[in-house]
Amino acid sequence: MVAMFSLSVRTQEWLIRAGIFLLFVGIVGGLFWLVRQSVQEKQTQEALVTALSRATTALEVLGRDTGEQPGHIPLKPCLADEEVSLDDCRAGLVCTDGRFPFWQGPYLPAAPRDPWGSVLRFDPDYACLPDIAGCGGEWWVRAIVAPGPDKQFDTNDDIVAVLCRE
Ligand SMILES: [Ca+2]
Repeated sequence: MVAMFSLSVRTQEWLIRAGIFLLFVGIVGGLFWLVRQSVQEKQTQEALVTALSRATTALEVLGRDTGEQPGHIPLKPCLADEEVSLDDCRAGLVCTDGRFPFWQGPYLPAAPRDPWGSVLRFDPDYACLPDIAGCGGEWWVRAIVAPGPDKQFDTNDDIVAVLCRE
């Protein structure tokens, strides 16, 4: 403070103006960063919803054509012990293993991925828990699963599109 008093009035004014300017730049920068984060988050959500919805529709058409779902499981009962990555030809979406009757695909031009780059998985005995996005409760479901930011399946940042539950 002693040094401040020894500065000329003009220098003090300049320092105050510089301080206000830096504060302004900081606030504008912070706002810009917040807007950018929110736009990115929105884009991620939209990409996720699109990927899950395209995969769901493709599975419906596969089921209508062949009477089967990935891994050659029937449409009913809802639950079965089979997990198939949607880029696998046993899934029947982007290619066929030759065992789907009346297959008329490909039903998707490329393997559906979540916004973090992982291929989605068909899982007809997924343990849905209330904290997992898309579950809305605690039950066993047939679902399309996006592994989410950690790129690992069966962890609590998974996002699921429930196809049916028992
Ligand atoms: Ca995960």
